[in-house]
Amino acid sequence: MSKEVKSVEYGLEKIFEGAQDFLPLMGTDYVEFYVGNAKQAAHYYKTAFGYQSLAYAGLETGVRDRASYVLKQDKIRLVLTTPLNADSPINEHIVKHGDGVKVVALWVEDATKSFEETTKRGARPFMEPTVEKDEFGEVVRSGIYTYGETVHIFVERKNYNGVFLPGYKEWKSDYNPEPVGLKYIDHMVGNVGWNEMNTWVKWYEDVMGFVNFLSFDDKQIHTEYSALMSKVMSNGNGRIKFPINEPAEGAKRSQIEEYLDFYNGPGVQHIAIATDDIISTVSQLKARGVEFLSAPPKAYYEAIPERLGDHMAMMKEDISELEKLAIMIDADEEGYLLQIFTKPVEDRPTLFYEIIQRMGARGFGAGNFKALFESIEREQELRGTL
Ligand code: TYF
Ligand code: FE
Repeated sequence: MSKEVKSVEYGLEKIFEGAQDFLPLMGTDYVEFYVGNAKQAAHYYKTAFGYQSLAYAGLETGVRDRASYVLKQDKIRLVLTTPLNADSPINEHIVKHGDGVKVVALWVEDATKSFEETTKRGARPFMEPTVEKDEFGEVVRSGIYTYGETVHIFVERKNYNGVFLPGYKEWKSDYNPEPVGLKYIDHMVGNVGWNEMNTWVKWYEDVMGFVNFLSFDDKQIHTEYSALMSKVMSNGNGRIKFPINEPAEGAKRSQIEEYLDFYNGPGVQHIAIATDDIISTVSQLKARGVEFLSAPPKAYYEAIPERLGDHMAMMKEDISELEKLAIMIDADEEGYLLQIFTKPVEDRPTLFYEIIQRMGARGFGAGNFKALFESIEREQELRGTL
């Protein structure tokens, strides 16, 4: 059932009544991946997704145990980190999970207070507040564990003028493929274990002061074969949105269960990135070799005018163009949204991306769930994991 938390004001200030103020978040600071080969992963994200080289840390900058490449596109920063030694704990993460998201870093005013407020509410510490300095200024970071081995790092950058963080050098590259119009992270989704969704919903409420503003149960999210449940958590200003999924019992194996098996536990399932021209962004991504889920059937596109009702009048995009690119469309009371999902970007069926264009809608495309999950099941079928 969809439960709406009353939104108080539709600005950047507090929009969700009930959200707590002890952890003000200004936005996503960066997302760090632990990967088997950071140099090659960085090349992939530049070539395929249009990220730009920003910063680097590794042997050449005096870091002995790891190499990290920082990429940027508009407001998004990705860090790709690989271990350089056999005894690095990062290896264990990669053996267990494959390439995946380790850190969802959040931009805060005060990293020390963020650490104190969250750990006193029960968060497990990952990193004590730590001051890092170089000639460009000072940054304070701290961190806590969330689901699985995933962590949130709080980043306080008061007057920091360096390219990324102390310890990183500017990375100037002669290879600079064009950006594709990726703007910012709209939401990041976590998959958690059987019957664990509500535990993590409560954790985000109690520890982070978030509110649950949308819920989808297995009656809504199911196909002939499989099911899942999902609750969307948001901070007070709505800038940080973390849906949490858990598998549900169905005739065949839930996609969430497949993820949990291959990731060996809970972790980040998908990162949704906003664009303001999805047709252009997706055309470019496809031309660069990014693989997307197959299109919903013809009947899906034929039903769009009926499904969208009044929103059809404000729709700027041509349905046949959306169909050609396999982009999906959904509407809610406030507007419509366009979305499409990549196939997993690793060999394990784990992390994938969503490209989303919001035209007023604040939902997550519930009207597309059935078509989407049927596309995912076609992939599961090929993998022998359905
Ligand atoms: O973030 C969401 O809720 C949508 C839909 O396994 C979705 O992008 C939900 C669950 C899932 C894949 C996509
Ligand atoms: Fe999503």
